[in-house]
Amino acid sequence: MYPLFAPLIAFLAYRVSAHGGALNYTVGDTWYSGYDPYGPTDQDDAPYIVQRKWVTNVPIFEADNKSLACNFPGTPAHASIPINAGENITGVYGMWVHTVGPMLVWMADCSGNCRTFDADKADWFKIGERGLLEGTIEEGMWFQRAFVNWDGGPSLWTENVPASLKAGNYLIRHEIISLHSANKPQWYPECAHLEVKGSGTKSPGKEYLAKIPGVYSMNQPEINIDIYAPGVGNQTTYKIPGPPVWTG
Ligand SMILES: [Cu+2]
Repeated sequence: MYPLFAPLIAFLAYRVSAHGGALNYTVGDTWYSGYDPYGPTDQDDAPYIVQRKWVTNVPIFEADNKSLACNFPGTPAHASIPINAGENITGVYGMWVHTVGPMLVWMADCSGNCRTFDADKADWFKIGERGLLEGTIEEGMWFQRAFVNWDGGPSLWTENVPASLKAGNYLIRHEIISLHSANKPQWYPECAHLEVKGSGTKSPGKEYLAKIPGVYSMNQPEINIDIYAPGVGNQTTYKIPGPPVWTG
């Protein structure tokens, strides 16, 4: 084996795992580094990483899993992404391969420093959600399907931080729920730290807030779903679970 091939093989092994997650973020032209679950361990102390630690891109399969909020182990990041309320943030994924199921971006107020904030205490609110755009549940055009780049390029997902949101430190949580396995939903969550600036004064009301875990259960037909079942897969609407999106 020529040493030259080693990086290529590592790259292929990474891709064929058929799972993924948010690896990096951009705001405008600025790039912020996530935690690479297959990267070096010195990332743990890296002052520039904005994302909470996760160690595998294998999904979470349980709606009540303790790590559903910020993946496992979810250790706080050292850095945060500065962003003005009203700006867009883009989650940059490696090659994504799943095509069915909703995608949601949540935020939660750290009420101070996110480095010492326990995600168990978070009151999450949605700032964006993407579901079935057209066609049927089984074969239609989901945002998740449109998100896939079969040429292997990164997949980009942009949402807006509401302009009226009060300044402060927040978690941002990107979540893809993949529903291609019958009655076996897969969750892919990652969290990053945000420092929201601006003159906003608003916070979402109670009706927009949810606990994670808590918001999902296997009693929900949108979660415990067999997309191949007659009468299910041919439906043309899909109700994304959880509270409504807060737009400020
Ligand atoms: Cu996968």
